[in-house]
Amino acid sequence: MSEKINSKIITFITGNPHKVKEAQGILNNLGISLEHADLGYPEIQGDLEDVALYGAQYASRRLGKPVIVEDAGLFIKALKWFPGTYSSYVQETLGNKGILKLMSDVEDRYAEFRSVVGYCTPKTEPEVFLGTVKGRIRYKEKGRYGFAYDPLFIPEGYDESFGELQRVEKNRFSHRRKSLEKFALWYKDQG
Ligand code: ITT
Repeated sequence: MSEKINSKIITFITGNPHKVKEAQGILNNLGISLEHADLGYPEIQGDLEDVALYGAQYASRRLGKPVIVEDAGLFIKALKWFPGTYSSYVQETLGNKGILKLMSDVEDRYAEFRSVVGYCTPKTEPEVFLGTVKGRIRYKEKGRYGFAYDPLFIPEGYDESFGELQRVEKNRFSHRRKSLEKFALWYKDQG
């Protein structure tokens, strides 16, 4: 019995506490418990999938446990999909104000958040799951919820930014929700 319960516990490797809270909210509702470890893993050059595949395999082998990692980013069409895989670095350097400056004369505000979850166990090959949410970039930041680019991003069909939505609401349809839900559906079938 306890083995069965343990088998549903997965370690989420990330240094970002916002991601942990969001992921716990999403996966707990889908019957999967998450532990958190800020183990770190080498972020190789490549797209989100490459980073997640490598990171999940590296961390599961190192920890000797099943893990998930997540690589995410904001992709802005008019900026040739910048900051994309550089989202973390750009958030720390240019920040939201810098992005708004780059977008000051830009009419096409289309952007999407993408999230790729990588899952791996010590003895298996890694799997990846992509989630995307479409939207647009505001002309000014708004909202105090969420983190990083959330006050800039208005999801399609909404008037409010992710920064104005409480976690439970963002979790209903965010990029992270979609990638984690895909993962959870696949995981349920693994027996
Ligand atoms: P770990 O790699 O340790 O998981 P991180 O924050 O560096 O944490 P990423 O490498 O995936 O995560 O970087 C993605 C960046 O994209 C993140 O730091 C934010 O700046 C941004 N980002 C990703 N998801 C976001 C979200 O839901 N809301 C706002 N910004 C987000």
